[in-house]
Amino acid sequence: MVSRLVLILGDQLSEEIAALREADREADTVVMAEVMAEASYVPHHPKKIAFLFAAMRKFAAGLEADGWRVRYTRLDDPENAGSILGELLRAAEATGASEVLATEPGEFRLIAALEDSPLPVHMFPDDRFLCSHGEFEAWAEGRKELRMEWFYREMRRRTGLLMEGDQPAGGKWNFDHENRKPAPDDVEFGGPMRFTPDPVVEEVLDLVDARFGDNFGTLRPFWFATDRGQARRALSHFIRNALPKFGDFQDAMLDGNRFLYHAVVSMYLNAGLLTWREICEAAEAAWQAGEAPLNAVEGFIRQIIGWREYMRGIYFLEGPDYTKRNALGHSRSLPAFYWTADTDMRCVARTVEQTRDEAYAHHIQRLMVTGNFALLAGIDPHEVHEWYLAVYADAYEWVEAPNVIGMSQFADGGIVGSKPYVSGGNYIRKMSDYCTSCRYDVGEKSGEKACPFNYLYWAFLHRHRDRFGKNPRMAQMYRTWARMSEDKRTAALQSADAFLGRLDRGARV
Ligand code: FAD
Ligand code: DLZ
Ligand code: SF4
Repeated sequence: MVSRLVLILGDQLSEEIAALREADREADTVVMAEVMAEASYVPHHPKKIAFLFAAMRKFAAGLEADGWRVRYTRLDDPENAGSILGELLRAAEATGASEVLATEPGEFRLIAALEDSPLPVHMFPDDRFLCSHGEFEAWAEGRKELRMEWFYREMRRRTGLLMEGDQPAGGKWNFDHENRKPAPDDVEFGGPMRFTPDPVVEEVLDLVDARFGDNFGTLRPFWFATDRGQARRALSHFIRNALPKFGDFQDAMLDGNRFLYHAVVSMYLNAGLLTWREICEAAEAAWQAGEAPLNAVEGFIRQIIGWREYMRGIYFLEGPDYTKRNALGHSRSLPAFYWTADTDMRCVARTVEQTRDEAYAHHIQRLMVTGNFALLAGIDPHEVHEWYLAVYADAYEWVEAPNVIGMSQFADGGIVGSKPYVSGGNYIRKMSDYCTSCRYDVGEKSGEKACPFNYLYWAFLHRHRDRFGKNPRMAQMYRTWARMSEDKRTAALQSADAFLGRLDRGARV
């Protein structure tokens, strides 16, 4: 019988993954490898590397217990070839296998490497997603605008989630007007379920500490789930204790609370430890049982079958050059404080600190704090993209790039969003309590003490007036700018110039 290799990547830790379904337990060899090429294409957060290596080791052990022959290469194996392709070639030589079964990776870089392999690779679609590439292309075909909301409604109809016949439960597709309340005074949820490292995890932590200890990010305390059983417990913990308030405070930010009512399951879902279906069905069941309100459950399900699937569709539709796009021509280097948190802007410092400690920040921190600042300050979107890809435990290019290049930085020229996500400090003041302990004054529009988001916002609009001036969704903002007195406008632009000058000189801002 011909023997084949079955490649399982670090974010393909699902027993139902396509390549495994195609494989023969008796004859084939599963290949899994911790390799420097994957661990260093960006300087990943140590928690992200440790999470993946520990989850990979446990997944491999599970496959072996199920009777699979597994060839697992550890990072510190002296024979380690250093790349996925190198490990496949080494495995082929050792086993006599002449072909590879693989599931399509979530990044064009790795797809190209497998396509160029001297060993024939049969690549199967990654059907852990609801929407295939072909289905997304068919949906996108002929549309002037690829708006997520329309895509989401199709996904609702297809899955039957929160549907009553062909109508949306509660009579509406979207309950967001009931969501997005400002930051609460008290948060009853104590945060995601935390797991004490077992010996497998401890061994990985030592390895990661030794090899990646200089990367941005705190490794210990390490609390992530690292197998499917734990990830399911973390999910149930969220559904029971936080989902009911998820909608209300989805967009809120608190200086003293890093997780609010968020699920903190994206790293498990993206690595394959959880499925979109079980997460959404658990949420729907909580609503059916009267344990969570519809606004929360609809908002939560929309993130997963809507935004997540949509983002993946965009990545594969737009192709490998997507991460190089720079529609607004931004070229400033990423400020050092994205790595050090050394800034007087309280919102940015707190978001970077929590990113450093947890490899996690929730959506609004990513979009309206670090993303908003980068866009307002005109940072090179490719540098922004590489930062996000490195620092979050859930970051893989298929999901990170459309969120950063598209949604956050408008570098795709408006494919993901019809207008840029920019705001002055007032949005952050309204949705958080950061401003109360900031050295800047959110109420001041210009001058040394003024919140930088305020004047950078006007300077951004002014700089890009040719592009956005006629955008109907931005008309109100341009009208407000036009109504300001000449003195105020000049003061805002001067403050922005002075601030960006300090930023470029590396002065503390
Ligand atoms: P919750 O807020 O509890 O939401 C539930 C789930 O919905 C998440 O677990 C996630 O799977 C899904 N989801 C929500 N929003 C999105 C979205 N915009 N795109 C895709 N899935 C979504 N998400 C990633 O998984 N990986 C990334 O690399 C990533 N980079 C981002 C970069 C920027 C600039 C922005 C604005 C968003 C990014 N997101 C990314 C989306 C979102 O911020 C995270 O999915 C979310 O914060 C994960 O935390 P959670 O599990 O607590 O999510
Ligand atoms: C992110 C990552 C890291 C840090 N390390 C590995 C690894 O050593 N071996 C592996 O198979 N996968 C790893 N990954 C995940 C891959 O980078 C990911 O599969 C691709 O980027 C495609 O999404
Ligand atoms: Fe951020 Fe401005 Fe508020 Fe300070 S005042 S926390 S910089 S929004």
